[in-house]
Order: sequence, then structure tokens, then C-alpha cells
Amino acid sequence: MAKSSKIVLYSGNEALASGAYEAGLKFATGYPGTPSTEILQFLSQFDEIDSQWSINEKVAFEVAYAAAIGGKRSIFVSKHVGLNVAMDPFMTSSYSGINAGFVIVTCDDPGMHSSQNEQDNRLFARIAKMPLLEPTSPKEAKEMIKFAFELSEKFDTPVIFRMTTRICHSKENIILGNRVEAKARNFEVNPQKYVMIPKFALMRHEELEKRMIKLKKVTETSTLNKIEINDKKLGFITSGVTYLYAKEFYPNASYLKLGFSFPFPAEKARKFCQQVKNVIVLEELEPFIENNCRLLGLKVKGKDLSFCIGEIRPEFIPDIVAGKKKNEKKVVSRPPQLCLGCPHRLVFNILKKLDVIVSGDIGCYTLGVLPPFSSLHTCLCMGSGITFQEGLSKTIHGKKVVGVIGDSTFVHSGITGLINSAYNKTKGVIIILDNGTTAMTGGQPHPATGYTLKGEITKNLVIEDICRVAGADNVDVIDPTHVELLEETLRKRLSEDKLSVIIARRPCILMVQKIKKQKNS
Ligand SMILES: Cc1ncc(C[n+]2csc(CCOP(=O)(O)OP(=O)(O)O)c2C)c(N)n1
Repeated sequence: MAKSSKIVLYSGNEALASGAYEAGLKFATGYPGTPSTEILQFLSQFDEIDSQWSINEKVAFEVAYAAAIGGKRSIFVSKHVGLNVAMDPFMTSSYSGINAGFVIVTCDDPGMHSSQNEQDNRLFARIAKMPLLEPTSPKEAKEMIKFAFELSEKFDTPVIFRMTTRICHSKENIILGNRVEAKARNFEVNPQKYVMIPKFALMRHEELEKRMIKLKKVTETSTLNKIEINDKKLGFITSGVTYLYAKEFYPNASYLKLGFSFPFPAEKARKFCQQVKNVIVLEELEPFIENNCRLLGLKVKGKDLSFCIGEIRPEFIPDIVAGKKKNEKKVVSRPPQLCLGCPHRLVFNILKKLDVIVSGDIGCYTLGVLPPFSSLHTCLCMGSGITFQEGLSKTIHGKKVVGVIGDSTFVHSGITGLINSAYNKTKGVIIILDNGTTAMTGGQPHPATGYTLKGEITKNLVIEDICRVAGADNVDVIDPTHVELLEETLRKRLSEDKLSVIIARRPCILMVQKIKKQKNS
């Protein structure tokens, strides 16, 4: 086959997806979340890849992981907090190992451009004992993802592939190559490997520890962990995008650039520190590399705690090197707001009038917390709009608690909360803000839209039916432009000693055309 050599300007997400395609990827799952969303959207164009938006990250992880055990190279993609939702299968998957290659792509969001926290998912590599790869740029992401599949298959392990917002969304010229089909693998019946009852899991734990010893040897010799000796007075141990930032400010310094950062290449770090006088560890968020160096007794300098909070910007580098605290210039911010014409606005106008506590959730509607509405009082994680309604309504006296949750979030992790509320005799009102899409992340379909990631028509989940069978006493479906009816119904349901769901259904104003197009296709 002639080698393709087309050059394209791709984002890190598109580059990663292209690399995975070329590596013979056959199965891809995920749930939308900034900054990861475009990876799966990009993969969905390829006929050779079975790709899906799953209903949440736990399900996505299990489906993709099972496909890998079944014999197809597979990938799971989510934002950093998505991996928390998938933590249960994630942790035990390193015991069972894989069959065909399985890569876990986690897109972390230092600086929380669009997230509820800025956890550093590199730390999960240590807990789960999985190899960790970290590209510095889109070009590297494309090449490294191929290595990730090879590594996974060679060592029978899931591989964590960690991206960050800047790498996901910055663009670089990428050379496209040909797809190489991976060698076919068959599923083998092997309960000792795939049935994690304690006896078998103990044996697999032993395998895992042996694997870690082997992987340690690989990180020591891997070309992804590269020593560049220049000026021997100043050197950096670094990974991810901070490597490029440091290079801009200190092109003549020495570098230990880590691309395969766990298991930590201890001997390489030791060798580097022997050759360079002043070694500074440069990394975003947690002192992950720094602590690994300290455990080895290496004399390295890290960053001040103030730089563990928020993104590292290129202009911070000299201050980190000088051992200073962060001195960030404050820019006057322009708060976001619900779009004019957004149907959620109509609901929050009413909630503002009623003297109620509102337990919120994650989606566009979280903006109900800000003026002019100022009527959303809690928001922790996806699904908590309903569970907080239960916990708060059972503790706060004198005020009613209304839970709000979006349609995509309801399917993601609201349904279980509603079943719990009904089972445990909770009273009160839940409002499902159903705008017919996952608006917050750019309008992805979910089961209640009746469309798949590939735009195909599928079974349409009926939210009101789910609410009824979950145990809601009343389910009202109201277009929120019928403001008076909505207010009247909400007041009535609040006055009753029942568990009620009101579905405020009207399409997202930005997605009306998109949704119409899907329906007509
Ligand atoms: C565990 C987790 N996964 C993904 C996300 C990203 N995310 C935040 S809200 C949301 C869904 C929003 O859709 P919906 O609930 O329908 O509300 P809308 O934005 O449409 O109003 C997603 C995917 C997240 N914050 N946490």
C-alpha cells in the first residue's frame, strides 16, 4: 500500500484520534466532557471503528474494556472527572489485564476551564498500577497513542494516556499515515484471568506486581524518557506541555523530558541529577514527578504550592525557577450566563420567586447560581441534583427543596438517585430541564434524543416513563414557555406530600436547527 503523507492542521484531540485510527483501533466509547469531547466525535467518522456515546463513564469504560478482552483494540475517552465515575472497573481492570490493546484516555483540565475540580489523574497510575503516557503536543499525541496500544498488548495491561486542555485544544501540523490493522485476537475462556473472585484476584495481583517490575525496566530505557544535556548548571525534569514552555524560556538548559512517566524511571532521573547541578521539576498541578524524585533522595527543586493551583502559564516559568510564589495579574472577568432565549431561564425565573432551596447539578443550568437568577444553592457532581434534594429535604426544616437536573445528566446518573428517593420515601419536587441535548459540551445526543454518536436513529428513551417506573408519584411534562402553567404546577406539587417530577421540555435555543436536522434525516 502506498504510504499516505497528507499534512493537516489538527488539534491534539484530532491528532490523537487519527493516531488511534492508524493504530487499528476498532472500538471506542466515552461520555462528553471538556476538553475530551472531540476525540470521540472525530473517531465517529471512521467506518472501521465501532464508536458510541455511552450513558456515563462507568458504562463506557466497561463496554470498551470488554471489547478489548473480546479481541478488538479499544479506547475509553473521558474528561478527568469522568474517570472517577469509572473508578470501580478501572481499578480491577489492571488485575485482569487485556487481550487486544486497551487505552484509557483521560483529558485533565488544569485551571478548570470547564470543570468542577482540577484533579491530577497521573496519581491514578500509581493507585491502579498502570503505565502512564504523557504527550507534550498534538504531534506527540498522535505517535504516542500507537505506542500505547503496543505497550498494552505486550504487557497485558490497560494504559493510561493523559492529555491536558492545552494539548487537546492547541493545533499543530500533523502528517497522516495509513491505517495498519492490528493482528486479530480471539476471546479465550480464562476465568482465572477474567473472573475476579478473591482467589483468582490474589493470583492476578501477584501478576500485576511482576508486570510492574518489568514495566519499570521499560521506562528506564524508553526513548519517551529522554535526557538532553546542554548547560550543566541548570536542568529541568518535566512532562506534558510544561516541557514546551520551559524550552521557550530556557533553550540552553538540560532536560529530562518524561513521556512515559509511570512507573517512574528512577535510574534515569538519578543519572540526570548526577550530571546537572541545579535541577528543577516543572509540572502542572500535583508534585507527581517531584515526589518521585524526593522518594529517591534526589536534590531537586519543585514549585511553590501556589503554582499547584490553576494552570501553569508560560509566563510563570521564570518565577517558578526563582522559587517565588505565584503573582498572577488579575484580569477583570466577564461572568458567563444562560443564553438569551434559553428555556432554562424561564424555570429559574419561577424558582427565584418561590422561597425554596434548589439543589443543582452540572450542565448549562448550573448558571442559575449567578445573577440575575441567584437561585441554585448546591452543585457537587453529575447526578447530585436529585440525591441532594433527598439529603437536604430530610434535614432542612421550614423550606422546601427542589432538585434540578438536565436530561443528559438525568440519564448519566440521575436515574439511580430517583430510584433511591422513591425507595426511601422522599417527598418533594425534581425538575428535569429537558432541552433535548447535552448542551453544555456542544450538543451531543444521548438515549432520550433517539440518535447515536454516528447520527443513526435508535431506540428513544422516554424520560417520563423512566420517572414513573422509578417511583415518582406525579410526572408532569410542561413546555416552560407556558410560564403560568409551570408556576401553578410547581406550587401545587410543592404543597403535596409526594415525590413529583416536572419535566420542563423545550429544545435548546442553539440546538434547534441541529435537532431539527437530525429528526429530518
Ligand atoms: C463525570 C462528568 N462527566 C462529564 C462532565 C461534563 N459535563 C458536564 S454537564 C454535562 C451534561 C450536560 O447536559 P444536560 O444535563 O442535558 O444539561 P444542559 O447543559 O443541556 O443544560 C456534561 C457532559 C462532568 N462535568 N462530569
